[in-house]
Amino acid sequence: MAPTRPQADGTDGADDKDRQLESVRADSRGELTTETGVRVDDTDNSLSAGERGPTLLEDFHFREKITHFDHERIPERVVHARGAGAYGHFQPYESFSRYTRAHFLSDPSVRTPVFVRFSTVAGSRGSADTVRDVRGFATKFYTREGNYDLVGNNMPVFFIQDGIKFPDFVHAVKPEPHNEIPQAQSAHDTLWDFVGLQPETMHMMMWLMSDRAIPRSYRMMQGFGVHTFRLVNERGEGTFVKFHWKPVLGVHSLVWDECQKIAGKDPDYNRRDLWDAIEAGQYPEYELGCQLVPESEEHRFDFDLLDATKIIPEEEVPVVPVGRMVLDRNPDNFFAETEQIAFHTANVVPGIDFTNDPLLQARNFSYLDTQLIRLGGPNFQQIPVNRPVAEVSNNQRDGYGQQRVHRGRTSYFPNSLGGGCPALADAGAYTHYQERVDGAKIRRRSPSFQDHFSQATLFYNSLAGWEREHLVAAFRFELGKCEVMAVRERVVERLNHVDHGLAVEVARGIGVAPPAEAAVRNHGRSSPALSQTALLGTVEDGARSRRIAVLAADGVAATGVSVLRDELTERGAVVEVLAPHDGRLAAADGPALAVDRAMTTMASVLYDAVVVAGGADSAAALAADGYATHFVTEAFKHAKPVVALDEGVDLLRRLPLGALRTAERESDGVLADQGVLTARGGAVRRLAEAFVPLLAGHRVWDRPTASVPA
Ligand code: HDD
Repeated sequence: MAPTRPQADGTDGADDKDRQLESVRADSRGELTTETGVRVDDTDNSLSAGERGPTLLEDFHFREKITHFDHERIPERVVHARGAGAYGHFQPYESFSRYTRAHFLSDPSVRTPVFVRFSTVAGSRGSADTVRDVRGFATKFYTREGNYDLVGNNMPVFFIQDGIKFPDFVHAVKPEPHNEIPQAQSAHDTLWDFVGLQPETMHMMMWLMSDRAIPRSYRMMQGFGVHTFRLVNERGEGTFVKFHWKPVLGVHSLVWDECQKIAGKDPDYNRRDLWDAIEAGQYPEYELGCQLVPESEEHRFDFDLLDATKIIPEEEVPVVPVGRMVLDRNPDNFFAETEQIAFHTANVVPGIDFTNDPLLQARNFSYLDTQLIRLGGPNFQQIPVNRPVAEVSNNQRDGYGQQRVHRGRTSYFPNSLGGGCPALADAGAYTHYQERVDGAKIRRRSPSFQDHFSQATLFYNSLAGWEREHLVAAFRFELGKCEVMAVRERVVERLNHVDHGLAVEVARGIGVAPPAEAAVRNHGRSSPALSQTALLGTVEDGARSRRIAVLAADGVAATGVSVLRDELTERGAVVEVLAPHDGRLAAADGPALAVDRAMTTMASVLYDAVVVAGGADSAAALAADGYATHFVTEAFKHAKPVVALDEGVDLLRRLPLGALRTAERESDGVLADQGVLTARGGAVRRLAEAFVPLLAGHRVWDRPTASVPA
């Protein structure tokens, strides 16, 4: 049976794609057989000539088992090798038919099944999730008119303008070829060498050095189609479009020190987060939005719409909400589905078309090409996860792994012997937008693509103070890892074209002489929509799916912990009790408290907030436990909400938390300072009220933490 998600309307929640997949789902049941269906009664011993003799070639079970194993691996994706995916559905709010004839956008009653794969770009399949990198956000819509793939990223621009530079860029960012070091890192000479020499990268490098490159969760990042695409309506009229995904939970990031630690503590951090949220029924949601530009206004901007290193500022062209996507089902098998899914920018449906963006044009070649080697031949669209729910009928035949048993004599067009089938479509066919094109054959970048710095400056100007601090620290970290001084110097010179102050600050941290004067004047323009502060969560209850660690030990005041846990769990938070030992904790005020995890199996970096429980013995035990005190100090350092109950407050006082006030108490028993909440005397419910907005705000970025060790 298909895994079902009972719906309010009494249906089983299975969609067309789910039902289609049901025919290929295979459960481990019954008796062991070979691939040919012959039953096997011993898979532990190979067939041999005598008890101590050689293995016999005629052991077909042995040979099949080993051969299959030997061939289990396929090439990983050349980029975006590391990923995680989920099924879900998309539904438009209202008809978008004014702009596009795409059926899945034109009828608000149509729910289209989707598969989304999130990814990092540079690392191998087994690399850590929390590296500094762009995140892929690729969506396959299984529409009734065929598959539509929106293969985007979590940043709205790209490193290069013309796809012919893609191999150069990827070779530069990937591990260096002589020693294959470093894995999944941009902080090395070859990338920054390329960046310094190829100034069109500058805008994207600003995004990559910002906190967008270290998302807290795939559920908390934006997605962008990046290119300007074209929508085409029934009348054949085109409208330029940029696609945006906005997460309902808001846009939130980790801090860099935290990322590096998570890479060791839980390399599957983002992948696990997505999986767990879906298993817990906390389905990730994103709103699709479009920026629309009439064809007649193609040249109204001071940049070229065909240049993928540029955004259209939202203040100039607002994002129109189009529909909602919910991810509500984890795949059954990682390899079969998440690994074998094959995206392609040229998978379009009637009503969605391309532009002459040279990066997009290159992609339209590259994705089909890469699947041929990665998935072993031309029949990869027949792999279950790739199969459209729309009917497929054509004269393509044979090839490795052909799954269809085509019947009949004809596989050519036109034919009369096969009744003329498959016939040409009467209606609903894809027709390419009729754009007039003429010109000389040239190899030259358009002059309208030449401004590489204005939008990098726009981005920098739009950041909040804390975002700028993180950006400067990131540049210093990355360039500080470069061994060749000339590479560092060239990048500083480029930064001086973005903002003089930025170049000076970065230079000071990396041993490069700061530039004496600005290369260009900062134009002073900003786009507030670019700051993450503009993208806090849209959910009212900000505790949803937030992970909270409660530190406790024997002698814990369990009542306060239980009340706080109930309050937060009710609001959708995940609350876990961590203690020096697993099992149960003796409580000072009643029955024993169950421990969720031994503290040493976890770390503060795996939680959004930390609570120190009350109880004199518990607090004393935690204060004497270096792992526990480090846990709290580190959470504080990473600007997370920190909460202490009763005697737990005494523990905070003993930690090196700067100028934190924990001594006084406000009249209602709850004291808030720098995102630290303390409560004494049972004011736990009131504390929970104050805790939730802190969780929604994600981090307390203005907390002074420079002196805090961790
Ligand atoms: Fe790409 C994979 C996104 C430019 C060539 N790309 C890939 C994936 C994403 C993107 C999300 C992973 C899809 C998945 O989960 O399977 N790529 C982008 C974006 C780009 C971009 C947003 C710029 C706007 N890509 C780009 C260029 C080229 C490629 C210019 C080549 C000319 N990309 C590929 C590829 C990959 C790929 C080599 C590797 C695996 C795959 O396609 O299926 O063909």
